[in-house]
Amino acid sequence: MILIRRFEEASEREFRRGKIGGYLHVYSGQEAVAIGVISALKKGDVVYCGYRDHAQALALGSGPSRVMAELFGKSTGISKGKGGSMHLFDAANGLYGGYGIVGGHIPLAAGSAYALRYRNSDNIAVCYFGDGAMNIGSFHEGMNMAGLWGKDGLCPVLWIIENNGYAMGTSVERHSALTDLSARVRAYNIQTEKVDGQDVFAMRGAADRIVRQIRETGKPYCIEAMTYRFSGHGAADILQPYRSKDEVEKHRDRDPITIMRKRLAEVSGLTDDDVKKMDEWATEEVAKAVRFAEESPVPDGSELFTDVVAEHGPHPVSEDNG
Ligand SMILES: Cc1ncc(C[n+]2csc(CCOP(=O)(O)OP(=O)(O)O)c2C)c(N)n1
Ligand SMILES: [Mg+2]
Repeated sequence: MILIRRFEEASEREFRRGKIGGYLHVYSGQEAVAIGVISALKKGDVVYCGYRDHAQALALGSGPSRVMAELFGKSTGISKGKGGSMHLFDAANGLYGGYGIVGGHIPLAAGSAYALRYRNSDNIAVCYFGDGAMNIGSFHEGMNMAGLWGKDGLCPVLWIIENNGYAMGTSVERHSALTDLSARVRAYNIQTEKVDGQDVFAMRGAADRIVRQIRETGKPYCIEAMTYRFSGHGAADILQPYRSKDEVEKHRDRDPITIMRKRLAEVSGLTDDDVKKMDEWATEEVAKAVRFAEESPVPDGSELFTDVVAEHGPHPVSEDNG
């Protein structure tokens, strides 16, 4: 979680230095939602997320250097420098994207979960999406198919609503007819629960139990993670007129890293010195990643037409999972 926070601070800095093209959305404040769930997964599970995807890539083990290089648009990046911040992809580590079309990945995750079960694997799909993504048609299509296939134990997918209270500058109260967001998932015959997304132990505890249940039953499940983003929506959201400084400060009292530190100090004697060492390590890893990204070459011109369409070959799920 500390590595993610330092990585995000560096990516905001590098964006302002003009080193990162396109757009940039950071995960600061929401770290426990990525780590709590991804740490409960096993090899072969697949993870989908939206454009706020750096944390998931780091949690899955893509490595800060390859992720930073992707943000810089360099050939050493995890999508060979052709995806950028919003389109991280690393099938070998279970990351199936990184999507810029809000909610467009939800049906893909339902389809992947169906494919995994169809091939008799006990792996599952995990799909992160925001509160705002629940207002697009593909959310309803994906949930309906998951609920329907799930009746026969054929859709092992864990939906994670990252409820950070806002879709760009529009609060949940202003964008959703029903503010109890998980109720909208229950309408599709899918079990849900709300979890404190600032507390990594709460997230991990829920994920351990729920992931086991999904593997056993093949039925979908949804966690609504109650969380908050500390930075603006994206790199251009500087003034943030839709929320007050007081509101942001109030939420900083529940910084997931502080909550984790306090709890670890209580249960396992974590000291300030231990945290300082972790912080130094994370800072150095991120500095190395920035140097690697800066020194890497841009993609060759011949790469313009590669990896654009899959001309033949099986869906990656069949390669990765037998
Ligand atoms: C189909 C589509 N519509 C609109 C947009 C523009 N857009 C980008 S992010 C966003 C808000 C999404 O909010 P949410 O799902 O809550 O995710 P968060 O940014 O809070 O993580 C919108 C409307 C888009 N990228 N794709
Ligand atoms: Mg949101």
